[in-house]
Amino acid sequence: MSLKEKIINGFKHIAYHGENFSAQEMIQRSAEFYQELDKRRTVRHFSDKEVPVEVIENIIRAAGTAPSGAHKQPWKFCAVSSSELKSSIREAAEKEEQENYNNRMSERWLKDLAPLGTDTNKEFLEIAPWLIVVFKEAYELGENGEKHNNYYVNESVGIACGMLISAIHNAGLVTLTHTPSPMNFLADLLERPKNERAFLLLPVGYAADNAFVPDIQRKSLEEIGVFYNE
Ligand code: IYR
Repeated sequence: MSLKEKIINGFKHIAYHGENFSAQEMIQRSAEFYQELDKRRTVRHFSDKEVPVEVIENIIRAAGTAPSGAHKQPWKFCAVSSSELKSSIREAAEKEEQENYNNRMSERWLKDLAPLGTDTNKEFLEIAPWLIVVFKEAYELGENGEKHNNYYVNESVGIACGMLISAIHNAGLVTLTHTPSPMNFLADLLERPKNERAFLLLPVGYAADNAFVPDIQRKSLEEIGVFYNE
């Protein structure tokens, strides 16, 4: 009989059983998964069609499966469907973006952005049925307000956001990674505790019927992969 659990450093570990696909199955599954993710596009034109809260809950659950430094899970996903809050967020985000586009961003940056067709108008913040505002927990707040370290917070939350974006795509919905920097206004509007910092703002919903996306290409495997074979 194989061991089902053991104790390491006083903590229980349980036997892990992988899926064990054949090489052929793995090749097939990895190709299909890639093809599915390759359909994902960042979309800036949303429909106002409702999305059930259960979908948003599942998407957040999926993001919460991400690995994190010392398993601290240093993230919080705030899902906003309140029109009033969405309007306040839009107003504050556009204020920052006007400053960004007109004063903070370099000529070079604006030139790099030109193919994407972005501007200071962020109407998607009101039209999309949901906004997911991702916060990172810079540190953990103890019972009595004391600070406990988190580790690799940006890496952990970044990975969780990647999984969130994949889960949104898998549900047949679209999103975009909006970073209206500086993002401090989000912690204020959503009344987050002092250990949380806004990380990313993702509108979530159906693409508008008349949505357009830029005709951009992804780098090829040869450009992004480097193999050191035998
Ligand atoms: N945050 C701004 C500008 C912006 C910056 C980058 I880098 C992008 O890839 C896209 C936009 C905005 O959201 O418009």
